[in-house]
Amino acid sequence: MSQGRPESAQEPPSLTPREGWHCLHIFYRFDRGVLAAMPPEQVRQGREEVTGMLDPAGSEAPQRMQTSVVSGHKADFGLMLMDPDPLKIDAVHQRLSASRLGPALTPAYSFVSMTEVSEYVPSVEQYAQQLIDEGEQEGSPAFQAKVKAYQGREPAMRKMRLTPDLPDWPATCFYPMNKKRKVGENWFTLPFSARRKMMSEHARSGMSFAGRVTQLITVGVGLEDWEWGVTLWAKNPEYLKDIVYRMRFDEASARYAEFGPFYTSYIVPPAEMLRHCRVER
Ligand code: 76R
Repeated sequence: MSQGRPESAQEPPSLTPREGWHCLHIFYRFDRGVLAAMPPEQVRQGREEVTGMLDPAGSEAPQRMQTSVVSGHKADFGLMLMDPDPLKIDAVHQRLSASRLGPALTPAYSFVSMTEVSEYVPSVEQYAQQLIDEGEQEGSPAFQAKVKAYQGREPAMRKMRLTPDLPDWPATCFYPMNKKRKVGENWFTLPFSARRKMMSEHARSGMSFAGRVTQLITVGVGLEDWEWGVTLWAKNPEYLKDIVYRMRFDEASARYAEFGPFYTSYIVPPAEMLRHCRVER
């Protein structure tokens, strides 16, 4: 989470965040009874309609739209949608429901969230201060080189958190999570320094999976039943189990994290999803 910025009284009302995007993870099941009773022509046309609606290059598509096939019985397929306009995102759901395949679609789960840059990702000034705290000589060539390098990386890092390009990796996993608010174990009563220490341990174990797993944390606080949505993409599904197991030992997870249901899925083009789900006659 981040603390956000102070409001200006002049700010006009808007649905568009000042920075970052809205995000929706939504999962559906096909109702086999309804599908079996549909005239074949409706299924054929519905398939085409839905393929078009889920085309990320379509004229009404939100900025990001990813389709995946869900493993297990929690759902048949999932969508991850991102855009500055929350209604553009919701319109995808409404169009699907109103499509020829709509009567056979049952929503199974959804998670509403927004992107942000976490308060544990330091600004250039905070990074410089951290170097000094770690014993680096302020103004030394090494100090200046590190600050300059961070300054160079920072815009891309912000973009990756706020308006990310979704990785082109085949396996993905979504789950909601909270940080504990129990007497004696309350994340939100810890001082920032203690939380930052645990989050940097967390980030280090995350970074050891660089090139195999990436995360996108989206925030559900104030919007959803859970505080964060964790989306992981992996080059191979085995890295999903490896990273989540590894992180169970980080204090931030071991002691403070609570998890909701996991949705594991495999990214495919929309037409492939329909074929995989045997939406054909
Ligand atoms: O944004 C950054 O990449 C900087 C470092 C970082 C932050 C601030 C980071 C790195 N994470 C951050 C924040 Mn993460 N992350 C999770 C989970 O299953 C579990 O035990 C926890 C679920 C995983 C698997 C994971 C992976 N992270 C967060 C936050 C927000 C806390 C807040 O704002 O208060 C949560 C809830 C969370 C949970 N983390 C990384 C990873 C990985 C792989 C990295 C390395 C960076 C990357 O490749 O994206």
